[in-house]
Amino acid sequence: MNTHLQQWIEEIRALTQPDAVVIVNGSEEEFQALIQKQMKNGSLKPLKRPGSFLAWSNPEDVARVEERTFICSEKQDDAGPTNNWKPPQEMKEKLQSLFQGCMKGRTMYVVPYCMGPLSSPMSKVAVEITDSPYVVINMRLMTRIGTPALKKLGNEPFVKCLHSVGKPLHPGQKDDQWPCNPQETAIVHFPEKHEVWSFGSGYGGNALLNKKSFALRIASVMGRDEGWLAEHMLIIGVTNPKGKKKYFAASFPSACGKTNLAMLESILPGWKIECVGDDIAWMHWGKDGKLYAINPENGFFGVAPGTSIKTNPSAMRTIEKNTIFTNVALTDDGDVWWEGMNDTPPQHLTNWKGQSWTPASTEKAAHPNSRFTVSVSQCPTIDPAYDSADGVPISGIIFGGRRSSLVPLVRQALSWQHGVFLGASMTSETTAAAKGEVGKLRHDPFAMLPFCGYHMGDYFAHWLKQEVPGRTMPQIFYVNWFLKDADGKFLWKGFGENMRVLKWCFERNDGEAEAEKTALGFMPHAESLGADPRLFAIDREGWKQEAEEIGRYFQIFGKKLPEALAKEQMKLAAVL
Ligand code: O2Y
Ligand code: MN
Repeated sequence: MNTHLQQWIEEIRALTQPDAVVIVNGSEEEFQALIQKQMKNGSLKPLKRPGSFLAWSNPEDVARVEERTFICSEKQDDAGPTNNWKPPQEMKEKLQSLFQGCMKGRTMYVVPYCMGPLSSPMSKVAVEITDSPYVVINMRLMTRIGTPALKKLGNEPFVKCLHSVGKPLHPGQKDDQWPCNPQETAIVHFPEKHEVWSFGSGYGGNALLNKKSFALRIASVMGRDEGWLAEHMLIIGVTNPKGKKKYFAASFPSACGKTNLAMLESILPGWKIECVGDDIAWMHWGKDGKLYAINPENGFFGVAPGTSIKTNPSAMRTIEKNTIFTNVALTDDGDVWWEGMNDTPPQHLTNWKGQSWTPASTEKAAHPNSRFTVSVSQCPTIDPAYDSADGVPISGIIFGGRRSSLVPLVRQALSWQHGVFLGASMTSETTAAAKGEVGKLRHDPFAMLPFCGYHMGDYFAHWLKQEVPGRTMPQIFYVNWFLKDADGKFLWKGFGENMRVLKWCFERNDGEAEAEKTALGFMPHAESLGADPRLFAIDREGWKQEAEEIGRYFQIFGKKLPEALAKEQMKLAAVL
């Protein structure tokens, strides 16, 4: 075994004092044994869907906790104004004391995993040590785990991810159905050391450290240092009726419909969408000057509520079997249910808190951030190149946010620099994906606010720096599916209809679609998309205020705000 890994396992075993250590090989037998173990103690309930199980979390551990997520770079200035920073030494001391003996009575699992196709030079290997068997089975669906990852690693150093639910068991003590320690939760990143320490939560992004912690926070730092991009983006292939194919990457804040767009089924005859990934893209420049993307993940951890045969038929087919559901409701005949799955809820359910539920209940049956975990291999619209070592060439990048007013349905940036400004000035109404108030407008540059592992001003500069002679820069677009009229009704139907917008982006990229140059960028004529003209109205007074607000926000980056972005902000303010 990798000598760095051997040493690290010994170090963590001595610190956390587990009853047993298991090196996870990723086999089917091992996976089944872990499922059996969790069924026996009540953590997993079998479902009538083949190979599928339900977990209910502790009600205090239901989403990412941004206020307890830290970037402990050596210098505070490297974490920047958008991250919580603590001195690494001070934090390490606190963590040493939290992790001391924290795995007593539990098994410590060592999970080697590869982010990205095993054969790709863009992929990276990491190891997560965890005392949560729920984490292990989720990681088996979401990443390429076990022996193949160890083989790829050889004797190289790797990203170290340490996780504990933070609930040691005394001899004879009965375990909780969802052990966690919300009072002490901390998700801590040491970017220079390529290390993550997570304590106290067993949920999603707090515990599956492959996802947000490694593939975005640590990888964004690696990308800065090595000249590539680790982004909060889905990747799709779009094929037109003539059989021409282009790939797009798209960035939206958490729970704004990335999975739905990634799995979109076209409503336009002859057009086809295929999914490479629904959440994260790692993008490198090829020798031919094109930008190539891989999906570092191997599964989906999608939001359940709102997913239905109407909104996302591909997802519904993906999760018909071999799926782990977390915090959804249980039907009386052993299936799952969530708000928005169909128009008529069952007459009786057991809600995500394990309580009896009827349509008259005042609480939701499924938690708004309830999830499904499933392998990409079950997605009927998976792109044939999703596992390609070379990745896929990106023709366009789409930014977007959830804005009920002001921001038009779609526009194209006037240049790379303008596009970077659009990404930097993204704002969106908050969702249930993170703990905190829902529906509050917040700045979320590049949808990376919770995920950028370094100073956001340096991150903007990194994006601007990508434009060099000899490269084919992807075109940049900005969309907003969420505009509402004065009565609060959505002006755009969204979902399958979004194909019309993608078609416009595709044809702009081919130099075919018409557009008008406006103060906000190139915009289509509403009628060419079959859209309500209000979706393209420019409210100059509203935009003046928006430009001022962007200017105020940019000030938090101080000297690190690139001059080019300050100029773009002034240009916007001046044309309104
Ligand atoms: O930790 C969670 O509750 C889920 S966070 C998440 C999961 C899948 C995809 N994206 C996100 C996100 O917060 O962006
Ligand atoms: Mn996400």
